[in-house]
Amino acid sequence: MTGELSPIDKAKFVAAKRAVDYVEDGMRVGLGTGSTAAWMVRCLGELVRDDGLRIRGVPTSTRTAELARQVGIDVISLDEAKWLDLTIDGADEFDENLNLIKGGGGALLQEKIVATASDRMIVITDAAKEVAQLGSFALPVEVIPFGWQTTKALLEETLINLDVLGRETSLRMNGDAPFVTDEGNFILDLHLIRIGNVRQLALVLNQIPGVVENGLFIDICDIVVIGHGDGRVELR
Ligand code: ABF
Repeated sequence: MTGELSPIDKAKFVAAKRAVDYVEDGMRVGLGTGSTAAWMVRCLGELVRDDGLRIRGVPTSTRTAELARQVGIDVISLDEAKWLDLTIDGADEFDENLNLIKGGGGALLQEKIVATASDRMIVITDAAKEVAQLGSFALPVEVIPFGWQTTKALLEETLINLDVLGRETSLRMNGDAPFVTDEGNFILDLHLIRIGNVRQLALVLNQIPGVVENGLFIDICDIVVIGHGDGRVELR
């Protein structure tokens, strides 16, 4: 499965492989989205195929659902699972409190619902994702398409009074058209550079009419598994 991996792919793979050690027979497992999470899904598929691991997987995007089915994982919906034993997912940034920025892949809404409906959430990353203060990665905010320009303007006005360094926002594009999430919504990326108060920002953003969810994951992540290109793994 791994062949000759580049250092970054090796880092993602070893983090994913270490994280699946937490998966036990019979678990209902939330399956994250992104390239690191894809390694995790492949590792789980190998355990299902070769070791007879019995799990039910709840994907956080259509692309993760497709990959999970391909590798032989029994895919069910969150409503069928009702609650999850464990979710393993990637992240775009994490800080010393294990608060995250997620959503670079556009799946933050399902990711946050699934991660919140889990007894435990494990994030798998490479070392570049560790930051002293969240914000250098643009914060994704999912908004409904109706009146999105008004929502964007309200958002920018709100940012003026908040403890952030940057206040630029941009509509995420997919070529010449807006990027559309699995739920048919748009994503605004907030270029905040540094976020002084992540809890306050996470609460304020979701009060703005038109905002569905934001990519700040506060007090959700339990463990971060950091992979390195030389094969080392660290836990936070
Ligand atoms: C996903 O993992 C997204 O929330 C986040 O953007 C992504 C990180 O992607 P990658 O693992 O490819 O760096 O859960």
